[in-house]
Amino acid sequence: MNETISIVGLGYVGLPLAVLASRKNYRVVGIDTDPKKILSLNKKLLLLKGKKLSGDLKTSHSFASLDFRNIKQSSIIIICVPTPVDENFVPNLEPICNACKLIAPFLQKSQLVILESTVNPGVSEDIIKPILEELSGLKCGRDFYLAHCPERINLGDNYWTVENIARVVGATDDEGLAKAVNFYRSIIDAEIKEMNTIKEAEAVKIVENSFRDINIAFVNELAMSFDNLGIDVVNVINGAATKPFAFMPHYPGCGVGGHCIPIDPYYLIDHAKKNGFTHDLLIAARKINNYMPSYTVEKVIRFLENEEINVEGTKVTVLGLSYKPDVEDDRESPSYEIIEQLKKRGFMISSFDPFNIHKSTAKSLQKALLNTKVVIVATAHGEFKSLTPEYLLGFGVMAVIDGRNCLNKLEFDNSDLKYLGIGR
Ligand code: SAJ
Repeated sequence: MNETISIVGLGYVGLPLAVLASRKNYRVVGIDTDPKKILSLNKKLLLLKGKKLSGDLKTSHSFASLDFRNIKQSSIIIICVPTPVDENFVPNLEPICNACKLIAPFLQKSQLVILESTVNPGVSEDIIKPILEELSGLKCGRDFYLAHCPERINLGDNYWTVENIARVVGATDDEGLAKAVNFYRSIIDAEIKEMNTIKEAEAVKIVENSFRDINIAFVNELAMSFDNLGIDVVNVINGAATKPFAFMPHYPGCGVGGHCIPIDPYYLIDHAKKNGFTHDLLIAARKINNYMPSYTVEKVIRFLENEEINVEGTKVTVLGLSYKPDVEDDRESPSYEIIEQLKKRGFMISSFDPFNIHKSTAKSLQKALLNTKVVIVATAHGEFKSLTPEYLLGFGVMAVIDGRNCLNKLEFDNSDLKYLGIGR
């Protein structure tokens, strides 16, 4: 019988990992607390966000279950549950702690527990380890092993997948590290880097995503400055990107959404603050990126003031609810903040997203555009990138706020329709 592993949490991180491990001849016990998810998984076809995944947990003696007792038969238990922040951006470790409380009573000697969920440095040793020890009566390092391998799933990316993305691994001791590294090297065709401590592994994910948030904030600030200077920031960034070294292009937009970038920096901000350090730069970057929905709405207000059109009774259409192009995922999407602010100002709103029809107010692009004066493109879905001035003018649209700078600006500038980009 092949080695058995358990994966706790079968969402956008755990499910692809379960399918991959199953394909690599591990017997996978998928554990989740959602009965509907367990049912659909055990119906053979693995559906992830409407996209069929190859692989079939059932035929390779793998299966999904609600029952945590099933982890007893595994040599490795991998925790892939969400790590959200609350409305005050304070990290919420409840899902992880609950998963550990459900695992611990069935923890066996010589098992390896791996945490893939994003956490700040110190969580594995200071929070996870005590829960597992207290509720199992076992000792970490002596009886069981604990490692951390931060997830790097990139939703919607068909090239970089769980099978070919390099990973980092840290553990509380060398034996646990060796076990974890051997597992990932047995299923992933990419570098598996050994970190010196588990804290280093926890810090890697926070750092890589904070890096991205800061760089996005940099170009968002440039965009607001260059709007005043009449300089096209996108052209300038593309010019800077011709430098073959020491420059990595990021692009301004109406906000930063998703399950990682707008959230992960708060883990470090919160943890560092509790240890006496204030991350001024991370905080400033979050403030700039969180301001971009307001900046986008201000463009609508200023356009209508220039045209001496009242806000009351004016309809604005928001195109795109997902947080990034051509995916359904709308977690932390700036579109919702834009819609909220428009509503507060008294606008009539319609929204349309082909990947989120059930959350759109209009069930078609045409219906969304009826009687609309201003269109905001909040997500660069393929369907929206091909919008032309003629098409929008046909609905009586007067202006388009290109929240993702994804339209053909030249074409719009040569039309009767007002084009306003973010930084161009
Ligand atoms: N965004 C910008 N400007 C940019 C890049 C992104 O405004 O130049 C916005 C997007 O519109 C979106 C948000 O930021 O609203 C996040 O975009 P993202 O491309 O970073 O997408 P994510 O959240 O799926 O980020 C993931 C991350 N992967 C993991 O955490 C494992 C991130 O580390 C990757 O860099 C990113 O994918 C990627 O490269 O696509």
